[in-house]
Amino acid sequence: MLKDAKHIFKLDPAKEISDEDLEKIAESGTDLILVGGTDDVTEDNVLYALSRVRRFSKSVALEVTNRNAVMPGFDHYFIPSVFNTSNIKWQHGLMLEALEEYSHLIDYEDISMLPYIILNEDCKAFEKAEAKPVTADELPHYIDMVDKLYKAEYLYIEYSGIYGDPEMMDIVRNHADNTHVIYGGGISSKEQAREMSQYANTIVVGNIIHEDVKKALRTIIK
Ligand code: 1GP
Repeated sequence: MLKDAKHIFKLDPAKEISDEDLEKIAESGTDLILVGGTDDVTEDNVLYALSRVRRFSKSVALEVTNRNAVMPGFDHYFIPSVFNTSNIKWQHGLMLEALEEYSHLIDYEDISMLPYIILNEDCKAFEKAEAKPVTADELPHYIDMVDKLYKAEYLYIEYSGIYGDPEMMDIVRNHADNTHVIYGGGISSKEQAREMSQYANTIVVGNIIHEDVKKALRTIIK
């Protein structure tokens, strides 16, 4: 589902957005709205986000970070799997627990695993996922592992909250031969969107939609 998407707006269900701003986001040229966040994601706020976005024709997917906040009605579901974690729980432990509970309800056509490498050591996701720092020397091996051993469909390079390091992204680009690379973190201008689009197949724009919708809209460079 992400393969055709060049640009995604990530809507955090725990953060506020006015109806007017949401309409601008949903009626923009973005390819997909991805509902997801790290903290305070609940059944109530995910349902509220879904019902608000569903008034528009834009595709909407859920990134599952709380298995108690999963519901039908999204076009697709992404299950994050952190590869630079020191605790297996965040790579596949939670996924396994969710399968034990929900496997009878799951249509695997509608679900994709989303391997993550979290590179911003100061972001909430890094802390929550008990992630380990990744050096420039280690990064090629992480990418080769995801791309050539796991042969994963997707790889999400996460800098949530800060703009990423182009040199690290260059390593990603040079090693991801088949995996579809998604970049997210700190994009708030057309120039940044353009730069990161050179390294990734898809860029994700998050926080700025809750802070300055005009700036957010300028990140759509198609
Ligand atoms: C967060 O990668 C996304 O998961 C987007 O990051 O909020 O910094 O834009 P920002």
